[in-house]
Amino acid sequence: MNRKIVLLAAAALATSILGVAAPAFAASHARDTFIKEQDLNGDGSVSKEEFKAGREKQFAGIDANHDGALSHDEYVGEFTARLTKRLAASTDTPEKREEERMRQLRQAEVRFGVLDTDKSGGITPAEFEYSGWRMFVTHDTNKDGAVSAADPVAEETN
Ligand SMILES: [Ca+2]
Ligand SMILES: [Ca+2]
Ligand SMILES: [Ca+2]
Repeated sequence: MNRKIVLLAAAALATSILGVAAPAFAASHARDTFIKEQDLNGDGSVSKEEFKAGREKQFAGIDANHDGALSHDEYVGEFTARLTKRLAASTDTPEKREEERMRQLRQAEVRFGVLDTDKSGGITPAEFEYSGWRMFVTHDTNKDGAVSAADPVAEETN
């Protein structure tokens, strides 16, 4: 990545972070998606143990060459495969789907840069875990150690 792309990526990330704070429905949607994806035993709540187990499995699934780090190609490649599947099931027009594809891939590039905290060109388990816990803590607004529908989304507590 050259410097200009990095700067553009940073600007895009700032925009997306600010965007998250916008409407309340978007925040509760993010929480519900989190629960849907991470609730392994289906009780409607994501415990710390459940989340940790899920993230470890996810890491192992992305680490295609099993060297204990997620390279750029592994990370973006895994995301692209899932994205392609999701878009194939979409009912949007081909133009809209392509637009969404480009947008999502740009975000994946940005995410890789953010996750790779020490800029070594690979995401270590510690880096992956750190970003995961930040996400968990953001959603566990009542701080009871689990993410569930009982966690008020930030906007609703104002
Ligand atoms: Ca659960
Ligand atoms: Ca690897
Ligand atoms: Ca909670």
